[in-house]
Amino acid sequence: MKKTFRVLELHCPACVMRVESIEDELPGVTRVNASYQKQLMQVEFDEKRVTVEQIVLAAKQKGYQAIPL
Ligand SMILES: [Cu+2]
Repeated sequence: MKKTFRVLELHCPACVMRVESIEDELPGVTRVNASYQKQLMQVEFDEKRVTVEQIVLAAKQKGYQAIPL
């Protein structure tokens, strides 16, 4: 499934790279597309393998608060 999150602390391309690295680190996440201009992160994931809560937690561990929209 595909879910959009608001990420208020996304400031620059380095922040975008940091949250997009969730794609490589969290099994079940197939794609992360973030925009610091829009302060949004779009995540494609297999809901049988990973939950929205786990994605929020992964973002938190990187220092970002992700709010599911
Ligand atoms: Cu930044």
